[in-house]
Amino acid sequence: MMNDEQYKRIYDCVVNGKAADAAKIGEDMKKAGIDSKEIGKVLIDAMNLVGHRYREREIALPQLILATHCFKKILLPYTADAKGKEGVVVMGTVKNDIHDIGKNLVCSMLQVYNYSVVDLGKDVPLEKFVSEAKKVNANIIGAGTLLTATMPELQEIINMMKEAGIRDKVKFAVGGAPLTTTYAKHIGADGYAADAILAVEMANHLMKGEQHYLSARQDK
Ligand code: B12
Repeated sequence: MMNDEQYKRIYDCVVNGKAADAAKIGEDMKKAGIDSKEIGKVLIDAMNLVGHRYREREIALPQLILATHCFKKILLPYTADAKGKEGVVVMGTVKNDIHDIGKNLVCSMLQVYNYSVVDLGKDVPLEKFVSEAKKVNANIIGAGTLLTATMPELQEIINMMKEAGIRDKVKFAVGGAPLTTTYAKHIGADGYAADAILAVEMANHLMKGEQHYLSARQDK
């Protein structure tokens, strides 16, 4: 179990963007036997505060990005051990959308939890999700968007999966701030998760053969 001091060390590092300390913190936590799931929870708590501060214009974009670097660096010792044996996930942000901070956090978290992640990046042409999934024999395609204007692209990926004959073999999961479980259900997605920890939970359920797993935070 993590103690208060350890919690504060991680939280403070991310919230205040102390990138130089991040790698050491990750190593120390690993040595102390702290579970990656516990680390993940603190990281999400910290990112929630950072996100709030950014929205309120208390901090600027470089600070937001610095926080995500800390997030990833703290997880590095955990990612390094991961063998990707839980499943293969192809992830990306849909075309015309350049937001990738949240998607990157989801990729890191899935890697920590032993998923092999093919990160297609941002502004990804829709056909790339499908062609890459076929190429790497993916179990899950994860597509994100932060713009309401590009939300319909998610449904389009499902259509392309059907055309390519992979809809019944590959699960389709969506995420991003404007999405909800209702929207995910409406377009026929198999998975939805409101944050990076829930994304791992969702992937685990889908890999166990569950048809759908739509996981909102309790406050959503
Ligand atoms: C940072 C930011 C930017 C940065 C992006 C930097 C980057 N590298 O990503 C910059 C400055 C570049 C930017 C640009 C723009 N932005 Co912007 N941006 C934001 C902001 C403030 C934060 C987004 C963010 O990173 N959040 C933090 C992360 C951690 O949260 P998250 O993305 O939601 O991710 C979590 C979950 O959603 C989930 N998740 C995310 N992806 C996925 C995927 C899957 C598969 C799963 C399962 C889960 C999952 O897990 C993540 C981790 O917990 C939001 C405001 C907001 N409230 O969200 C606006 C916001 C998204 N942007 C907005 C807009 C309009 C734009 C611009 C069009 C602005 C402009 N006029 O130029 C451009 C977009 C250009 C384009 N073509 O894409 C609007 C969108 C409005 C709308 N309804 O469509 C928002 C909501 C701001 C606003 N209130 O107006 N933006």
